[in-house]
Amino acid sequence: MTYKPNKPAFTLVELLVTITIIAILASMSLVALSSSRTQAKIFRTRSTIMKIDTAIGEIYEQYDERSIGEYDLAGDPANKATPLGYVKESGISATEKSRRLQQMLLMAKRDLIRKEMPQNWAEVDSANDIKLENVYGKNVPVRTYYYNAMSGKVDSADGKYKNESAELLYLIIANLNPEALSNFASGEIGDTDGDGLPEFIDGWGNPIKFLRWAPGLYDSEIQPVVYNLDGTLKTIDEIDELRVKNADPIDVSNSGVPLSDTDRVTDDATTWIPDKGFVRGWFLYPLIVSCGPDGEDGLYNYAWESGDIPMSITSANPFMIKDTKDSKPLMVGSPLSDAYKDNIHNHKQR
Ligand SMILES: [Ca+2]
Ligand SMILES: [Ca+2]
Ligand SMILES: [Ca+2]
Repeated sequence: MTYKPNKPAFTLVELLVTITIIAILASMSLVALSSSRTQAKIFRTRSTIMKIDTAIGEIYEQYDERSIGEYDLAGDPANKATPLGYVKESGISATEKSRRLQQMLLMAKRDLIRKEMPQNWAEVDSANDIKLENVYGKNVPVRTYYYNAMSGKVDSADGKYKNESAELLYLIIANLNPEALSNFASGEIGDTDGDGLPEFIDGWGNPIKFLRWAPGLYDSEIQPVVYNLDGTLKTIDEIDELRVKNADPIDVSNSGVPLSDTDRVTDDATTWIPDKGFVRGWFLYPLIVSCGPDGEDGLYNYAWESGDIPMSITSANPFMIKDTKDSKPLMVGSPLSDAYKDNIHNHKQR
């Protein structure tokens, strides 16, 4: 009979090592699973955003062709502080008249876009209707559509103006490109605040937001970026160079000159400065943005959910600076915090 030591199949150490290895493998596969779930959400969100982008792009492109004439300009021919008066001012040269006319037509077209593609309740609120019509003389019936759709719903219990840009994004497509809605699965459209106004939904169940113009966006691959990498605004000459190289198709004559740096920062956005013109631009394209995994957009937009948008002609000026942060000027779309970094949007070619 041979002696067989009573040795367990595994020593305690072996067992512990095995358990540890299994635990590590399990946690690795959990991480892999969770990251693949995140990846799936990102992928799904990109897909939804690109469908929205296609639908909005078809609407936006037609503004190149929309004509606005001199006689559509609003105002008093005798008052040069109004668009019509600015163009009609006596004693100006034909060249200057032409330059001013192109400026005003561009502003009028931008204002038309603002009305047809509103991004917040203030832009469709009836209280602002008279001022809107003063800016551009034509009646725009689509505004009534937005007003009727949103009226009585923006004061819902869980927050005034909640999700207004997301809801208007849906309403814009439903109104101006309704066939496009058939491209969306039911899970891509929802009503997160339960007010009866639908929103497009990202992979984390949050509404997908809309900025008609976002000149301050850092990470755009579609439109020129007006900021340097350190967050400072480019100089007026650099911006002007961008403007010339990247003329907006809407700006048919690539007209006008930008404001000076001083004017740009001090412009309180409620005053039209006839002799100085407007900052105007280079190519701008609507921004469709998901907040990403962190659920926050981290972008500057003083108009979002505040109702605070000035209702003068300068509000058709997309290049407005209203605030500063860390002594840096903020334009719509500028980053406010690092929360912007995981956003998913249509300005990145993917
Ligand atoms: Ca809402
Ligand atoms: Ca809603
Ligand atoms: Ca984010």
